Amino acid sequence: MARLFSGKSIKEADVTDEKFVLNRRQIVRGLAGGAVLGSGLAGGGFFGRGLISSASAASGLSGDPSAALYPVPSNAAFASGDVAGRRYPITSKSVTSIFNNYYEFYSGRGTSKSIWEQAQALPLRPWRLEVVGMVEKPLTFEIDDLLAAMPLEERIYRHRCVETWAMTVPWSGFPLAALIKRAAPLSSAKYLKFESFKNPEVAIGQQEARYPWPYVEGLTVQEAANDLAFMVTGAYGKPLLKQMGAPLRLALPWKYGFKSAKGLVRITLTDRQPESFWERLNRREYGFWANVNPEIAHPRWSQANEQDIGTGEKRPTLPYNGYGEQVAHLYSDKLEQLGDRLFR
Ligand SMILES: Nc1nc2c(c(=O)[nH]1)N[C@H]1C(S)=C(S)[C@@H](COP(=O)(O)O)O[C@H]1N2
Ligand SMILES: [Mo]
Repeated sequence: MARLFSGKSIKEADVTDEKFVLNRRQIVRGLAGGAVLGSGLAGGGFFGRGLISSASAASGLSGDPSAALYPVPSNAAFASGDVAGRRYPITSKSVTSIFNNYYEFYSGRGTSKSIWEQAQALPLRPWRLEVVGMVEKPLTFEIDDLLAAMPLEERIYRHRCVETWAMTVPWSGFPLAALIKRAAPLSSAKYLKFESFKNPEVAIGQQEARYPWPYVEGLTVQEAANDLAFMVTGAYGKPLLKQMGAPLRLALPWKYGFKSAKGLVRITLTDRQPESFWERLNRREYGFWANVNPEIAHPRWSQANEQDIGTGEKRPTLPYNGYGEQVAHLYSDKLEQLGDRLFR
């Protein structure tokens, strides 16, 4: 994994290179039921006793000031793990809290998924979110004011990482559009640029200067206005864990997971297509659209199938991760440029 920090091209998918492929398979297989405790995986095993006790530590929340807001009411349209006629079991929190992608906290040693301990160094207060750029009313929120102002609800969403692992999570949060419309975007705004925090003193991965920090992602205004685009503030009926992107992340269930940026501090409305973090590192492998599509292979692996990190179950991947009914229309060629009207 040293290559991740010393090689020529850095990519999410060093993940899938070499040693890591094995690691990830071990993890996924290890997560499949009873194999976890008894299997004695190579090198002491990812699921040795240390890890199991870490898992319970990882799920702890010491005094998050937003704790009293949860649980929040369920949105009936997303109240089950059913997507496109398939039922997906919710992925256990004991899995999602220790298997993460968050490169800000990856030291370059071990697997890139084991960052939960490093992530505990991130201070969550004070935390500010700005909505700026091509808007009539630029906004700045202290996070607790934002949480109080937004209609929080729970939605169970599927998540599909470009690396082919998948999960199903009950997120809490609010529709992205509910926030953006408050800023009254100008009709000249065509895109939203999302920026994550930058704090190399606590985020060990940000000490690696060849990564283009901060993490950046982008959406068109049409995508951002779609009801599925969700700002996440909690999960499993509790405030969001740091390793999962607290205090604020995106959930864009029809797109590969890297679009769902964590630790957000700024949203900029702009007329230029933002260049995302992964695009900048390797545009041949990670594009701006990144809609889940089983027919378009990643340059180094197929996207036809996926594997659940909770159950280890393998299944064919669906176009738009099963959410085509809600979003496929966004990608017809005759897209009307609705601009700011989407948010009014
Ligand atoms: N800021 C930031 N956001 C990020 C990432 C990251 O490295 N940094 N990784 C992305 C990727 S590749 C995935 S799959 C999801 C993982 O979310 P999870 O750890 O909650 O499963 O977060 C996304 N958001
Ligand atoms: Mo991912």
